[in-house]
Parts: sequence; structure tokens; C-alpha cells
Amino acid sequence: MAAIELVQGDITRQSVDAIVNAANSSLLGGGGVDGAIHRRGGPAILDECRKLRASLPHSRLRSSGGTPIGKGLPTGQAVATTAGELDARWVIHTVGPVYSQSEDRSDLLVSCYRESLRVADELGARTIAFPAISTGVYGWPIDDGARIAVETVRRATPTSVEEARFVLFDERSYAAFAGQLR
Ligand code: AR6
Repeated sequence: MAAIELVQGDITRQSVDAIVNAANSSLLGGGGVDGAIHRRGGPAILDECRKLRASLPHSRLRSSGGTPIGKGLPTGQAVATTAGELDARWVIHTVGPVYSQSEDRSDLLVSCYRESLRVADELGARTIAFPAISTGVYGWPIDDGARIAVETVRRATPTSVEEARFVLFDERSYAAFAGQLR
């Protein structure tokens, strides 16, 4: 198991080998942490995302509005690009599930953390920073999102990753993660 650290702050200011992005299937950017990473990391990240996207199979996924999204990264998976101007070597983009009250999508959230760690391991990353995936725009309740994040990273047995850092933007999210680590 990697050592787990908690930080309250902006993930784009972290100096680590890999920064995880809570992206969407299009890989073309968005709001929240995704917007912040592309803003601070510069256009090299989007360039690589576009190329990666072109190599993905056409997905049958639809946006929440029902429009087909075309080529896309399926929910729960992760891919790496350059980190551009960020103080990191890679950005690992993963697509969290949209929270649903009628359907249990926890396995997909577990998969985001697991797959991101697997990709980090493949790259040989020693330090990785995670945001609280799905707990913003995608509506996952923070206490449950924190539980899944901490349990999954605790149970993982990466070989190269020595430190997993959760970077929480606000006090409420930090408290939720701190509660899970106690
Ligand atoms: N550093 C760390 N955490 C942050 C930062 C930051 N700079 N900015 C926001 N957060 P969200 P999601 C926190 O919405 O729920 C995007 O449009 C935020 O407070 O970024 O997985 C994508 O393109 C929250 O706790 O990601 C997708 O369409 C957490 O990061 C969609 O949002 C995640 O919030 C993904 O939604």
C-alpha cells in the first residue's frame, strides 16, 4: 500500500509525478478540476487528449442530455497525457460516474481510483495526487466519495507508487477524507 496524505488546496499547484484529472468521456475539458488542469497546464494537454480520443473506439455513450458523444473514454477507465506546464510528469485522466440515487455505481468510482493507480504504476510514477472524483459536478455525496477513495487506495498494492495524496479543494471535503483516515 502507498502512504496516504491529505492536503487542502488546489491540485494544479501540487508537485508530484502524476496528477489525476476528474475528466469526462470526451476528454476535451470541462469545468471544475478539469478546467483548472487545462488552464494551468496549457494547450499541450488538450492536444494529446485530442490525439488519444481519435484512437478510442466510437462509444455508444450519450451525454446527460441524450446526445451521442462520439469517441470517448468509458466511465471508470484512465489514460495518461503529458502534464504540460504543471509541476508533474503526467496527467492521468479518469472519468467518474455521475451519481445516481436509483442505481449503485460505486464499482465505477472504485474503478477510477484503481485504474488511475494502475496507469501510474505502468508509468513508474512514485507520487500521485487525486481530487475527490465525481463529488463536484457529478454529484456524488462527499462522505461516500471519500470512503470509496480511501478504501480503494488503501487496498491497492501498487509497485512504484509510494505516496498517494488526496487534494481537497474545500474544508468540507477535507473533513470527509480526514474522517475516513482516522
Ligand atoms: N483542485 C482540487 N480539487 C478541485 C479543484 C482544484 N483546482 N477544482 C475543483 N475541485 P469536479 P466531477 C474539486 O466537478 O464531479 C468537469 O466539467 C471539487 O470541489 O471537478 O468528477 C468535467 O469535465 C470537487 O470536490 O469533478 C466533467 O464533465 C472535486 O474536485 C465533470 O466536471 C470534483 O469536482 C466531472 O465532475
